Amino acid sequence: MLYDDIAAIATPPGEGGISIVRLSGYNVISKANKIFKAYKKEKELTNQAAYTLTLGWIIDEEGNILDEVLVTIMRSPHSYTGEDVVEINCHGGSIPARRCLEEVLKTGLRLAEPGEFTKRAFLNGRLDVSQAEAVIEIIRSKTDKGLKLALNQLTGKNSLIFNRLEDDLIRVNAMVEASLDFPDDVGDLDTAEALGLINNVLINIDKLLLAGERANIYREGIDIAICGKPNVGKSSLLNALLKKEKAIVTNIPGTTRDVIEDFINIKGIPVRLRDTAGIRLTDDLVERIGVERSRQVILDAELVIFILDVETGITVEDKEIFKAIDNNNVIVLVNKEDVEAKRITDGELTDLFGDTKIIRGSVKEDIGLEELEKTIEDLVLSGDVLYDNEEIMINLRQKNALLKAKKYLTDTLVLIEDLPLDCIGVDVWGALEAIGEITGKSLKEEVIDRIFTEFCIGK
Ligand SMILES: Nc1nc2c(ncn2[C@@H]2O[C@H](COP(=O)(O)OP(=O)(O)OP(=O)(O)O)[C@@H](O)[C@H]2O)c(=O)[nH]1
Ligand SMILES: [Mg+2]
Repeated sequence: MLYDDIAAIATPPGEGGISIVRLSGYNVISKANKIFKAYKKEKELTNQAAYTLTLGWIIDEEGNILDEVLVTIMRSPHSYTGEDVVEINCHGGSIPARRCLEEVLKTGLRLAEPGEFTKRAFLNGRLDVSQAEAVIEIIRSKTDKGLKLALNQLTGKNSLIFNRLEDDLIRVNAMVEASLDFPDDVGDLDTAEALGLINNVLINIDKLLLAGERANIYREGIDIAICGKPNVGKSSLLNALLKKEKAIVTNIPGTTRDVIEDFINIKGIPVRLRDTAGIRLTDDLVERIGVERSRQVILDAELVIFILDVETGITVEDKEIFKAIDNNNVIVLVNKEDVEAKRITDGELTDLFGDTKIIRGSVKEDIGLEELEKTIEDLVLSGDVLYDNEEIMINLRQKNALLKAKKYLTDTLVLIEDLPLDCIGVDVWGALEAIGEITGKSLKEEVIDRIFTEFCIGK
């Protein structure tokens, strides 16, 4: 299929080493050639081989030089989009690239929409939809782990898994249709075999949803709040985990008044870490507002680190604060274990906190922090991110499609013995369509458009 010629600046705005104007379509090489003057006169872009760089100038209609550039040529179908692609490497900065783009557009190209290059790659069969979605995951990944998962998706591992589910459903569908269309030759539906296949797909859907949910944490990250009474070492912990002196630490109780937050990477999980004001009753207006904010942050957090001070022992304040933490993901950190006077016994901890994970340590001496990070990882992932030994990421669109397929199949499973064949056929077909939304076989145009609008311009 032929599409019109498009162009956009592919690099972010602002100053940098280079800016790239990207062109894609079937006439882009000759169009680029009109505004390009090579250093070596005999070098016309139209004659250049694929994957070559040509040095020269971008010129306007009067022949004025706009920028000195290097031009890359890629020829269809061996390019990102599958079409002819030209990339003009301008000097970094917004003006050279913008002037260059203006000249490019004058030769009859259209400004590309967000994600349109990747959309072309999809429409031209260079990427399937799951791989196209992986491109945006790669761009947005916040940690190495997130990147690795997105790359798995780009290399087509996810597609293989979804294709296998689709194959099983196609088999069931063929069995149902054969029994419907040729009852004399084929006979009744072999419900045992059909049930076996449907069950297998359902088990795999559940496994995928679970693994996907965990892997999702690497994309979305989590919110962690550090809380406790004044002076237990909350800000010290924030600084230790961030490896910088972000929050003020003093031995005066009530040092932190505001919520202090920063982003870190804990075992590959992007974390928004928030240090809060020590919770206590106080007449100080500013501190009181701080305490109110702390309470809100603790409520909003997905995981709470509750700090105790081994030197003061467990006080009434501690018990009150713990009661107010309405969260299943709590880690109790007994801090200042480096001091001589230890006033918290194991018995006390078990009585008060039961099954809650408890770590004894010292922020000051870096004792227990590695255990804390490991515990955070275990708690938020609560198990494996593997699906059949593969790490797999499932985005919201894929998750919804899986849930839709699951609904159809569970309906069939319950009623397969009683339902007329054509009803089973409708359900299996519904499930197949839902999985097809993931593999791209039954994608509607508006869904395709929605996927690519999430991209940036020039990608
Ligand atoms: N001995 C010892 N002292 C510590 C440890 N961690 C923190 N401290 C000290 O405890 C005091 C309070 O530390 P902060 O980190 O300011 O405590 P906080 O919980 O943020 O206090 P507020 O902001 O007032 O609520 C400081 O003097 C720290 O140096 C530790 O592991 N061992
Ligand atoms: Mg503090």
